[in-house]
Amino acid sequence: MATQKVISVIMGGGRGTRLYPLTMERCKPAVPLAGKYRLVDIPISNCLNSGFNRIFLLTQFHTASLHRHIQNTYRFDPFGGGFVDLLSAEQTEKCADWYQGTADAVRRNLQHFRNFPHDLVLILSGDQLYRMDFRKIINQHIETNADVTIAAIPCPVSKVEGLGLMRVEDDLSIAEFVEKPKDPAVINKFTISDAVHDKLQQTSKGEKHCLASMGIYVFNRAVIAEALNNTMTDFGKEVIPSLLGRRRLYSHIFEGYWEDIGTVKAFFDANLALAQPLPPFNFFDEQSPIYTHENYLPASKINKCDVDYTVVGDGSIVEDSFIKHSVLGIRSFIRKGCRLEDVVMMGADYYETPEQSAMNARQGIPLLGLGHGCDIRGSIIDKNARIGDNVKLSPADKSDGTYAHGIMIRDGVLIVPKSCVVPSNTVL
Ligand code: ADQ
Ligand code: ADP
Repeated sequence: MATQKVISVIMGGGRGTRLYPLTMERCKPAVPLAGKYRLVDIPISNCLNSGFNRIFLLTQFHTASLHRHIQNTYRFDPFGGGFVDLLSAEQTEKCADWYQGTADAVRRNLQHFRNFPHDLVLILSGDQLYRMDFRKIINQHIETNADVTIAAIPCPVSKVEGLGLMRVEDDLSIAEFVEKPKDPAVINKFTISDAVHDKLQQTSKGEKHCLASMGIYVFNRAVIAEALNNTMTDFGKEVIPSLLGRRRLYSHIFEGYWEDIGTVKAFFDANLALAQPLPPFNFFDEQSPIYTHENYLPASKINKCDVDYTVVGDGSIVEDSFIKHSVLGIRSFIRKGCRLEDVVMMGADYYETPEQSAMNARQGIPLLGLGHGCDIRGSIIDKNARIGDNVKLSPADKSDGTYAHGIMIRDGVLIVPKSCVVPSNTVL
């Protein structure tokens, strides 16, 4: 491995429609996570902790916030040769439109990668929560003399919807690949054989499992150039199937926690899972920290509260409230008499000065954060929201849709969009 040079390419996201309205003003990788991080911090930290510090991030939608975060966070010493380079879709003589898909995005940037010596290209998604030592997949790729290695997670048959599936031989080479099959007969064909199951260490033999693609690929440099020398737009749909039988494709089995957080529900559940006693994803790991922008905020103040299984971001002030199973982001303000249960509150980007607060109060605009006596359940409150006094919000018994003041319910989760103003006494 010492002689193989790796560059990492993080897919910065399509339109992010399934995460809307969290992606109303920002792209998927910039969506705040776990009180103080952004989604993109996960793949970048995994790369850095694996020793791969040359990283390209391919973006195209609402990139301003992501650019700001990357520029303020990932600064490398000049001797290590590391970088996180943002490559946004650009117009060229050959092409005037947006990236048409993952493969198209990589193809159009191959020219930029050429300037950096590399043998292998590690392709990652920008919207997944997992901790992985990429040295293992790279080592296996080299040992098996593979052309392409795809990270694969054993997944119960009941949860394979929306994932690419592979059928592998006993040596883990990939015999068949199918992108997001729906037909149960097809899925059944892809269940893991007993011989492969015997190689798994943490997967129970109870429910049938399939090997699902994690959307993480290692390509040999020459192979990716050849594989993309056409008009194919997607890896899962087109490129991987086109290589089967022609190239050496292997799976690399990963049995840790891995969550694709592409939908509102998955995002909500993954955040709240962090508030459990033993979260499936451990941010408290000193060996492989998750890096993010350092805000230099004061420690949070919590006065007279009943707080149970809750994560509180820096710079917050919470007063005389009941908070259960929730994640509060940086600069979260919760005033007296509130009750929060299963809430992901992202906090705020800034503090208001007393003058600004007084001016807002004169105009009847609520203060940043939550006012007095609010009762919020099963909700995501995006950044900079202003929620007045005695507001009651819950998605219970309501259908998905858009409600008063721009509040939405999606996948059964209520969302107060970024910078939304919810007047006092609103009940939903
Ligand atoms: P999906 O995640 O559905 O499936 P895709 O839409 O190709 O596939 O997205 C992969 C990653 O690329 C995501 O991070 C996405 O945001 C990003 N992306 C999508 N379009 C992009 C574009 N035009 N420009 C930049 N980035 C873009 C894939 C595989 C499946 C596999 C799942 C695992 O195709 O086989 O099971 O990932 O999540
Ligand atoms: P997000 O991606 O979470 O939507 P951005 O990164 O685009 O947010 O915005 C955060 C940046 O904007 C921060 O640098 C913050 O300081 C600044 N900012 C946003 N709103 C205000 C405001 N009203 N006053 C001062 N700074 C603000």
